[in-house]
Amino acid sequence: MSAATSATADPSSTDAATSAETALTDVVPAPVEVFPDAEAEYRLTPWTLIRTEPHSAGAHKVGLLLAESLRPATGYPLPVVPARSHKASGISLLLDDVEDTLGREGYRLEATDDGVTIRATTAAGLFAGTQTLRQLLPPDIEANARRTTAWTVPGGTIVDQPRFAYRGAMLDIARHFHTPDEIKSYIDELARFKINHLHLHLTDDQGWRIEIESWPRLTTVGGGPGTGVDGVGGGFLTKEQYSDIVAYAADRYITVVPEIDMPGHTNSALSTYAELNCDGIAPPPRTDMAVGYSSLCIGKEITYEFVEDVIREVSELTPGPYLHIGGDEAHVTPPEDYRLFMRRVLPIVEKYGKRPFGWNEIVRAEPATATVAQYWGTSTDNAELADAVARGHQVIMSPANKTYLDMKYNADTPLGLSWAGYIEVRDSYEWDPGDHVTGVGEDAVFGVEAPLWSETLRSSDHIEYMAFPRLAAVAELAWSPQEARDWTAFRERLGKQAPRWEERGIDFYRSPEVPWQD
Ligand code: TNX
Repeated sequence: MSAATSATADPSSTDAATSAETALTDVVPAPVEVFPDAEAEYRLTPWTLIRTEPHSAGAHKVGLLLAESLRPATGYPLPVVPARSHKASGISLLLDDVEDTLGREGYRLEATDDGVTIRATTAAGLFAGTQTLRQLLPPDIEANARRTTAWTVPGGTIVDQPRFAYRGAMLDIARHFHTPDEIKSYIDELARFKINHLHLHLTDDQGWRIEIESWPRLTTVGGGPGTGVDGVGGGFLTKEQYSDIVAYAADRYITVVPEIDMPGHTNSALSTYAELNCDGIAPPPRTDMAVGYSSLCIGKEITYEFVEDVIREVSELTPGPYLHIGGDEAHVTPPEDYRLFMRRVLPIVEKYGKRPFGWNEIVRAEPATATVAQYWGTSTDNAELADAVARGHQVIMSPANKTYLDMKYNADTPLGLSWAGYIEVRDSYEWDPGDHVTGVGEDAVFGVEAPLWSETLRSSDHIEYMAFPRLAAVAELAWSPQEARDWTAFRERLGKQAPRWEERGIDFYRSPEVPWQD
């Protein structure tokens, strides 16, 4: 039985919204297959062990994170010990080649009266399985103090694996700086929905947010006090803080994708270093929300020394395979210059061992096909993107009118912008990334990403309000097979996230489209 069939079986059952019972089908993103067993149920006890695959540091670490997440509410010790046998009892996290049909991130979760066993080929798959397990426990599990709840897991089996290998969220820390702690709490929320890439938009006209030792004033001046939209978003990540975020994300199976936006969106660099300008004169810093007015100087050698220094330092700090070089809205860079610039810069990215990402305009430079184009348009037709796909490019789908988390929900939303339209939860859910843009089929889709631009955002509350619940919708598009997706079933499952978000203090938008559970 697929999640879609089981969850839609009784459309009149909106009273599910008032029941605290968690069913095996209540998971977001919807798993590939769910086989509930109404006879079985596992109940955690004070003696429950978390048993992990012996000799696997990865499995052990996943076990430790799971224990850490279950201890506060249960008050149980939940020791993490090596699994001496593959017999089900307690919570077992096992690596098992038998499951190699499930791919790198797939898993199989089986809940019986004796225990919950998660099997996967890699620790990444085990981690995904543990995120499912957390959602199968009662919402109280999110409490950060002890509760006297019956800690039951519904019986049955879930067999699951992702549709797309790349499932991303982007956070803009340039328009307004967000602190390492704010970024980490966003990472915590992303991991729950099996998002596995965090794209950090590190530089823009209003601020430079990553330390570059060879150009130190980028951060002290370009990222200093008074930078950011309205001059209230100053701050930057030191190399150490950036590396710490990368490691924190990696523990949660999230790869950081750094973006240095160029040749446009560079006023913070241009206003800091006069020599980067064609006329040698630094423009004033900017804190307004305009776009498309800045450009690196394409004809000057120092531009490429600067770009190489930045790419080298950021690449050295980034263990992940990708580096995003922006390329969007370069309205004051003449097309031929744009092409020259990209054709010179893209090989630098590859020289430092990274696969380049760029916003979809990058295909105008006809780069090597390894360059991944991130589509942010609002149209379902884009001839230059379709041509690029025909040449062999892959695409990350981030259509602005579907996935832009900074778009308002409706005219009354206090935060956000509206240039791509209002985006209600259903709008963000009801589209198919593998069949959205003419000429960009499933095979050309590298993944799906939800960007969050921060012109109007100041705090974690603001991030949460714009991201949730829409990020959960986009996560399901990126993970779940198209056949398992259905709005009617999704809104029910989504409604059950409410008490979990409430427990964690997540300031989500209570869309009238969703039957929120108390
Ligand atoms: C367009 S999307 C931009 C950003 C803005 C965003 C606001 C893209 C590649 N460029 O510079 O922040 O709109 O929604």
